[in-house]
Parts: sequence; structure tokens; C-alpha cells
Amino acid sequence: MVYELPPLKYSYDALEPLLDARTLEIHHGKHHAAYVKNLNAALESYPEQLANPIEALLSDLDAVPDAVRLAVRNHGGGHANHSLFWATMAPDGGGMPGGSLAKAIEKDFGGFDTFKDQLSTKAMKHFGSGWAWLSSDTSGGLSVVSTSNQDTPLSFGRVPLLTLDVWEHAYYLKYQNRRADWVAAWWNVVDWGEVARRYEEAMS
Ligand code: MN3
Repeated sequence: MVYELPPLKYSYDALEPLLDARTLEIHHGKHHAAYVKNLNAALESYPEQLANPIEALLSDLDAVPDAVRLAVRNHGGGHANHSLFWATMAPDGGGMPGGSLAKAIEKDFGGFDTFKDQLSTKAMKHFGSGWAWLSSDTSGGLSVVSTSNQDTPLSFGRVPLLTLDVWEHAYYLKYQNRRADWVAAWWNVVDWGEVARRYEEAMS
């Protein structure tokens, strides 16, 4: 068994003009594909690790053999993080969540706008390459954090629900140094139905 690049649920040009087709094609077809390839290569001699979902390995990095722990953290993180990133965007995205996720955002942040500001600020102020996240604990408590490189809240015992890629490769072709414009555009392609589904699954 090996890890595989998940197909997108939309075409490369489906998120235009906010996320341009050329960036999406390179980001998914080259960057994410390389994380999958490097992860599989690193674990070639560790078939017992390859049998696990990548989320399971990232949730317990201490249990991964020393020789491949950094490869799993970097390339496995790259695989898992991008898989969530693609899955939580959609051409008809944007707006606000409903249901239990909306109630939890109200409870933990005091409202959607405050949550949005907090996540945007984490994304814009994160120094260097990384990700901004909405994650949940198993009892549904939400928090916003950023992580560096390909680190994931999974490794801190949390369930990632929504993530924003702030590596330059995610936006440089279209937005160059204007990370704030990328962050503002991304909110309009967030698939809240999928994020809410993951929240309910995390608590069930
Ligand atoms: Mn990326």
C-alpha cells in the first residue's frame, strides 16, 4: 500500500479568479504530488507505517521510527495538510457556516467576524512558510493557530477542520508579496458545508 495524491473535487480553473488555475495546477500536481512521492519513498522500508492513514502517523509522531520521523512530519504533513486544504474549498464557497459549527464559533470566539479576524491575523502574521488553522478538541472546543512548515494540529492532539496555506507557492504567481490579498480571497472559496461535516464527525 502507498499514499496517493487525492483528486480534486473541482477542475483547476474552478476557483478562478480568486485562486488561479496555473497556481492550483502546480500546487496540486507538483507540490502536493512531491510530498506524496517523498513520503512513499521514505516509508518504502517501513510497510507497517505505510499501512496507517497518514493522520494516524501525524497524531503520534513519537511512535514513528526515528529514521523516518522527520520525513513523516514534513512530507506526511504536506500530504495531510494539502488534502484538507483542497477538500475545504469549493467554487460556490464563502459565506458562513450553519448548524453546530456556527454555534461553537459563536461560543468560542463571540461571533463569526471575530473568528475570521483571528484566523486572518494568524495567517498574515505567520513568519515564513506555514498554515493557519481552525481546529477542534474532541469535545468540540475550537481554536485558531498557525503552524510552521508542514506541522499540523494533529500532532498536538487536535482535529484540523479548516486550513489556509500561507507558503508563497500557494499565492505568489497571482498575488506576489500580497499575502493579505490571498487571505481575503480565500475566504470566498471556503466550503463551509465540508468544514461543518468534519466538525460533527470529530465530535461523534
Ligand atoms: Mn502548499
